[in-house]
Amino acid sequence: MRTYPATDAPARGTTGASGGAGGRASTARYALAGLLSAAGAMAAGHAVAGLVEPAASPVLAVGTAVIDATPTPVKTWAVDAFGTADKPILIAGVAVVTALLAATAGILSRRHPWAGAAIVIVLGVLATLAAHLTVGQSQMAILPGVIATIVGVALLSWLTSLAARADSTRTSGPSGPDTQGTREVERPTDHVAEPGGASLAGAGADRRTFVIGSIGVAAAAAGLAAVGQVWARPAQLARAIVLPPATEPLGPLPTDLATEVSGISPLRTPTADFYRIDTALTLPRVDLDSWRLRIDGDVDNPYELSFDDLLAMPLIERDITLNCVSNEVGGPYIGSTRWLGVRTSDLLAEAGVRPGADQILSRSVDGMTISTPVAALTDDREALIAIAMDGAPLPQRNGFPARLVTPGLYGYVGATKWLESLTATTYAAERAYWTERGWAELGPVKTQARIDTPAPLRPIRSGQTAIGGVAWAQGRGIERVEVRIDDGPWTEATLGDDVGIDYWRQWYLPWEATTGRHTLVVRATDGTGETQTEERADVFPDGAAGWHTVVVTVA
Ligand SMILES: Nc1nc2c(c(=O)[nH]1)N[C@H]1C(S)=C(S)[C@@H](COP(=O)(O)O)O[C@H]1N2
Ligand SMILES: [Mo]
Repeated sequence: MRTYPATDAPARGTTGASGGAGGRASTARYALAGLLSAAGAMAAGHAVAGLVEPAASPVLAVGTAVIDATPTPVKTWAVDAFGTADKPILIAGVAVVTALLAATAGILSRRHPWAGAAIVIVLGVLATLAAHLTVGQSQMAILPGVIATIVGVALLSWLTSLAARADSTRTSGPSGPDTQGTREVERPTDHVAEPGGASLAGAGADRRTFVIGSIGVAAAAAGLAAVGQVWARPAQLARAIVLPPATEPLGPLPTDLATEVSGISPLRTPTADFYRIDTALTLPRVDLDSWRLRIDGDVDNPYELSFDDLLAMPLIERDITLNCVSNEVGGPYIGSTRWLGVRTSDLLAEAGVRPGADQILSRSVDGMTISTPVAALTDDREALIAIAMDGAPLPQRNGFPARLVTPGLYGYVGATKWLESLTATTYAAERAYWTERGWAELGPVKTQARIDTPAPLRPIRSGQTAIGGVAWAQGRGIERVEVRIDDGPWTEATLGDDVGIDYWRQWYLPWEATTGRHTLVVRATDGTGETQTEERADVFPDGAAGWHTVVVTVA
């Protein structure tokens, strides 16, 4: 009896004789064998990851490694081009590249089984390494990749052996002219009782076996992937959180201008609509009972707090607008809400930050780091470790169970989600994730105004309408918003009620819209009397600048 690599030779020999179609069918079978092996491997890895560490799923781990390694300009471009769809697109990209390599591995396996296996092993090792580097911490992180590699190699060997059998009997069907040639390759499964019926039945059976095997692997992969998704679902909260009332509650928000002028952003952003920006491909799961917040580094008294300890401290409420440094002029990555939490100044005072420290390096449970000036977390702006937004515990996507919120700073330097530790150190000693990638070390928010209505490019009717939106300058407040229509004069807009210097300000200007194209420009002046600059700045490295301009067509 011969082994498969040897049977491959006669099978190839018949390819020329039976024409291109048979060759193509054979190649397709091997490519499919490669593809399905990779799919099965990734699905197995995904399922295991669902159990031990969701972020270590091969595709996700590679995706995260790609994000981490992507040069900042490319990243900025991607966020620009795809917005928050950048993650699905990245994952699709990783999947497509893997699929191409896997198909290649399958095709190579026909003549060089070891080359095919080598590609699968290299892919598996890369996924394992990616999980180790990006998820780190837990030893379990490499398990999904290791399992995926083993499953991948096993499936490739099995499916290509089925493809080889289908091949060797390929031409023995009704259209095969050289049945004799291929039938010299005898394998146990080819034996069929009745002579004469043998070759036909053998050919059909082997091809059928390949098809059935392929469908089986595809189904198993789909099933395992689904199981992985279910397993990876956040564990139910260990217990329902009962939010204590704030020790220092705020009064109700003033009138929401959006109820009077349609199209303006609501004064308080509904939590479901709150933007989301982070590096996490899977949302970190935090078990509330084992979660601890650690305060350490250059402090006299390092300590740890449980969630209950946090709830037992004085809780303050703060109305704060949070925005992303990656938000373009007029962009959507901004939201305003009421946060409930503990003053960072209280927490840090308890630890006793030593005089030399100028930075608090905060770390999230997924290893992400953010650096914030000690001053910003101890001065009277009242930064907080928030445990709730808009009256409910933080959703997982916004940092459950606790996050930093620093008024006046962009999120990348002051809003660590899934917070795990605060470490007092110096800017000279430690650099955080984004700063390492070239973003500015300090990220004070720039004064900006946005036109929410009318929306650009959407035709509007002539007549009485309103131009309106929001303006913000956290830490300084908004003193004035002005609008310019075409080449007209700057006209002061009506401001909504003041919620405080750290909160955005709604504004509107009644407008008698006349038929034709109009250019609307807005600019804000902050509480110090400084008007935002007209000069455009890119989001990198310290936030966009310039006047928001909208062109509308009035019909
Ligand atoms: N752990 C963690 N926290 C993070 C980030 C992150 O990538 N990981 N991104 C920051 C950035 S850049 C912003 S703008 C805010 C966004 O907060 P949101 O998603 O709740 O709107 O979170 C910050 N906190
Ligand atoms: Mo951000």
